[in-house]
Amino acid sequence: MTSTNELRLMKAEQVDHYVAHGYVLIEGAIDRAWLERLQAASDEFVEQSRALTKSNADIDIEPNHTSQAPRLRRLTNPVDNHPAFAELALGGPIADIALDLLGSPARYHHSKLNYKWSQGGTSVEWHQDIQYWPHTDFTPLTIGVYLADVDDEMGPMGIVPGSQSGELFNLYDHDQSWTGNIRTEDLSRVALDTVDWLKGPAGSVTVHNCGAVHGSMPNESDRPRPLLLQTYSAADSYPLLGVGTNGRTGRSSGVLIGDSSAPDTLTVQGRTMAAAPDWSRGGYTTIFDVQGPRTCSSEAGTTR
Ligand SMILES: O=C(O)CCC(=O)C(=O)O
Repeated sequence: MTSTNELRLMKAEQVDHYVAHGYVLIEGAIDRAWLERLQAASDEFVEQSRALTKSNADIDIEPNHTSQAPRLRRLTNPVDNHPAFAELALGGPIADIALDLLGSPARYHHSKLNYKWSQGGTSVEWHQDIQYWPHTDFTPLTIGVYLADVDDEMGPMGIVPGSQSGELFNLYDHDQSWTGNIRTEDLSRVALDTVDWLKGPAGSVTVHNCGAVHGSMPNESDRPRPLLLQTYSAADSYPLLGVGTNGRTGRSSGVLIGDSSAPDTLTVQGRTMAAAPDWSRGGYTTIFDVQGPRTCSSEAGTTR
């Protein structure tokens, strides 16, 4: 974490709140000019959605969506699909919040825009995020921006304070099917009477740790509740590929934000190494090519 006298956007007490409780609400973090850019970008996708009769890779629509009355559930990977979202998350004020909380550099993981449309936009049941995309540590956190004013009627994000360092719940049903939410009988061990419902004017920002229990009610109002979400981890935290949604998190997933001159290291079970670069998108041939025309010798340091 950044030393508090070098904070880019957050106040020291907001950082302290996140550390102690696993979440924080930052009102007014996104200014009017940014908000208008983000709203305009979102409107472009709503317009595009009018041509859809079913969800595609980028836009998830509700079953009762029509061209006259669009009802969007989610934009998938907005950072990969629009420069305004990319700039906000990889170099703008949301990147600054990530760097304040995770230190510089930090690692971007994925993004999405959950609309929770008016009059029935669906609830999100109580869950933790880390089971969806496990990492090598518990630094991952998600930063949300409300693109509209959000009140109680609209299904704001609710967080259970302190749950980030508590039990990791099983998000499978008894028949081992993945439901993605905490089993009903386990909810008795969650302090739901303490939930903090994060609301505020457009431009308010929510932050929650990957272990924090959270969810949201349906939107019963006549206004959609667009919440733009970006996930990051510490630079030396890595997604465990082959588990959950890791590996399908988009082109920009894995990029470092902030101080790119810092060495890339990986820590597993407390042991740190300078791991090889990410060749998952190509670039690697064989150990013979990368090591070049040298011969290993038993004499220390001798190569030819
Ligand atoms: O949109 C919301 O209210 C919550 C979203 C969420 O928890 C998630 O997508 O993991």
